Amino acid sequence: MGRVGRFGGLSRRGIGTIVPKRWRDAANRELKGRRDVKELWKTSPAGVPMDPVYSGEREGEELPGEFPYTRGVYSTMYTNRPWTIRQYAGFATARESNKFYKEGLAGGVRGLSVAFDLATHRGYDSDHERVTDDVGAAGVAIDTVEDMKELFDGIPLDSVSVSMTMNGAVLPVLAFFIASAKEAGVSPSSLSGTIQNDILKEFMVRNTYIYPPEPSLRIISDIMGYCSKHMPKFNTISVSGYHMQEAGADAVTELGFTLADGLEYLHCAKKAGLEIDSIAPRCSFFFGIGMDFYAEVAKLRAARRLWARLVKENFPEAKKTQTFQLRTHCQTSGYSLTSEDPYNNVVRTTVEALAAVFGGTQSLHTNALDEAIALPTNFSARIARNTQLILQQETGIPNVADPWGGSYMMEALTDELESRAQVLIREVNEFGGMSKSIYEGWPKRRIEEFSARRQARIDSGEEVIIGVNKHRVQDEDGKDNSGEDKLRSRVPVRIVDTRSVRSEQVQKLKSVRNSRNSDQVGSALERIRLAASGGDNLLEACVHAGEVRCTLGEISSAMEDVWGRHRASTGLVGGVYGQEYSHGDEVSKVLELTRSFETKTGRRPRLLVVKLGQDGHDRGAKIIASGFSDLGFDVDLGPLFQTPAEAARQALESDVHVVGISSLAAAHRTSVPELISEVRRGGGEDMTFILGGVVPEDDFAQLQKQGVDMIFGPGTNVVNAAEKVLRHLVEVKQVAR
Ligand code: MLC
Ligand code: 5AD
Repeated sequence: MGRVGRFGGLSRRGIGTIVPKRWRDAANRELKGRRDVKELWKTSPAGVPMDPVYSGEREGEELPGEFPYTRGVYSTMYTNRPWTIRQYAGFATARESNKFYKEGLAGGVRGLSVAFDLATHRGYDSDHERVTDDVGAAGVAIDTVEDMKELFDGIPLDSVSVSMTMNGAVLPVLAFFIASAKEAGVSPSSLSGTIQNDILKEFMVRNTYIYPPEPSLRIISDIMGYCSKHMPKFNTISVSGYHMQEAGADAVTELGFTLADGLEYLHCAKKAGLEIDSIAPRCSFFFGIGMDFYAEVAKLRAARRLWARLVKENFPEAKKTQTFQLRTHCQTSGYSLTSEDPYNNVVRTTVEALAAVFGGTQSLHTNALDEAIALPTNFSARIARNTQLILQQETGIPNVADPWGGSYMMEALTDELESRAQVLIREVNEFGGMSKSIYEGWPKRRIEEFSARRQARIDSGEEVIIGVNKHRVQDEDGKDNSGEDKLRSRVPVRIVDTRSVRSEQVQKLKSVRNSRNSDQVGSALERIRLAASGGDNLLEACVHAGEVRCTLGEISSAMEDVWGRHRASTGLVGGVYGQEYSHGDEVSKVLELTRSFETKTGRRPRLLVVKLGQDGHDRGAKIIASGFSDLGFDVDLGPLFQTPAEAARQALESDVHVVGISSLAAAHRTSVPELISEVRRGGGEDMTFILGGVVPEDDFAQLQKQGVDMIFGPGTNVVNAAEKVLRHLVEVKQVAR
């Protein structure tokens, strides 16, 4: 072993350890002659000399950049290139999002990440009747190539990498991206970025699927096939555990199911005739990073090691180094953030960002402090971005690759997470793979059970959340100041006027439809239908359709004509919340109230929980439904994607006492009043309406005027909420008098 010190090859004892020659050689290869390896030896901000890597000086020990990549996929890691600061964003129109991206890039963001609105996710044009309240609400509205051109106007797509979070309508969106780049003079081969394209977790937790599972998987192989030929720099998938964590999964579940999903995609692609070494190097990952600091660092280390080993085991023909390397994006946890005392969220996000970076992520999104209230404002987005800039430029943290390597605790935790995830993956395999498991539904149930249990632990105070179940904000005379309507310390909120976005999109659609050649459109759509039923590459057909100005909705319907639209069944996990909630006396009190309600009225209090529009985030809805049901309510859970009128009809037919609306996609301002007036019109004058989710305080008064009886923020204590609802029914609505 040779030694390199900070003074050009001199050995150095006493400070850190000896850097093996093997690492120096690998680092040199990675630097490709662009820098001298000596530049990787840095000093800490206080002037303490640091080596770029530390090791135990043991024969055969693993170093960063070495199989199975526990210590990172690159030898030099951030000492050569820091992680990509990639902030997920998009709202309203392409024009406004473009402006936001340009400001971000000028402010230090290094890669783009597009958030689309839910109409786009689910394959509907902005003028479709099912998406009246969703257009531009939770992301940017994209209907045609013209919108995509506007989205990236003036942004050099041959040098800025672009991630697009799209799964359901992945074909038209990626096709529009390719076509618009071509029209701006950038060839597909120079495009770098990532498309999420991870449909399995949509069926499990995120719910923006369009087609049934089988054709959905075919789409993925077609995209991999097309990109391996024409877009070698583009990551064709971002296999995501993040959404599982957001839905309530613990670290082992997130890790196990995500890698199992990844394997499933590779097996599918292989079955479709693709070679593992041509597709796996462009398969990327995406993890959520929560507050369990050490475990989150270990999770990323374990993920890399386990993936490398699984790929080797499952695909003995694989040869390319990159085939075994798990590269990942991370996002700090939205679940861990609170609407109460929201500036605490800056601290939470910083700690989570640290864990992601210590874990060796390639790219990172840090959440904005107003996450639990609304979409980020320019201010909150700046603080979120600066959190990463400070970590990169003020702390010296990027000076060392895998700084936790060799820590007894960290290595033990890494082993532990790896072996537990392995057990789960074995279980998936015994079941016949991830697709089969998902169709049967057990992974989703497992996550929902975790989620219900965790909520019960939080509600009973076992898991501490500062400002929520401990150290709540008090007003001057010491009274708890965190009641529903005072819940949120005032932070400024971004409001999107979705009605005006929609009318602008409708105009743009009209003008595109008027100026195109309808014969070309007809035959392009027919080509898609043929490709959907036959063997031609779907992405190729969709790029052509985009070029002749077919809309996203038309392209999606062409495939729907052949495959149909997927409808999921809604089920509830019963008993879990009630069992886990440790303050039995509080539960008994509510159960007593529900029983007395039943004695007086002849039936249990009946609740319908609904999700409106294209908002598929259903963790909160499910927690409320299963929690209330454990507390003695008679609960119905409506199907996803109802229009307000459909939900109203269901409420009237089931003759419920209470309708609980869960809204996480910023469409409540218009959809909730619509639902209430439909119910009133249908004769449900006495019905009680409760609204839960991400609702800015500024909207409270108006919503209450429009008939909402109670509003609950994210992470509301379910037992308390149930008691309040019951008291409202009895005392205000006088139902059980
Ligand atoms: C990096 N490089 C190095 C290096 N580090 N070269 C030498 N030495 C080093 N130390 C090179 C890489 O090889 C690569 O080149 C280039 O630099 C870029 O590095 P990278 O590591 O690939 O980073 P990046 O381009 O940022 O890609 C990261 C990724 C990718 C692979 C994880 O998939 C990605 O960006 N994902 C982002 C996904 C995302 O933002 N999702 C948002 C989801 S939000 P080359 O030539 O090899 O490419 C969501 C919310 C919701 O989903 O709506 O529900
Ligand atoms: N812009 C910025 N961030 C967003 N998020 C969701 N939509 C947007 C958007 N349009 C963030 C929130 C959310 C996660 C999925 O991404 O953090 O929890």
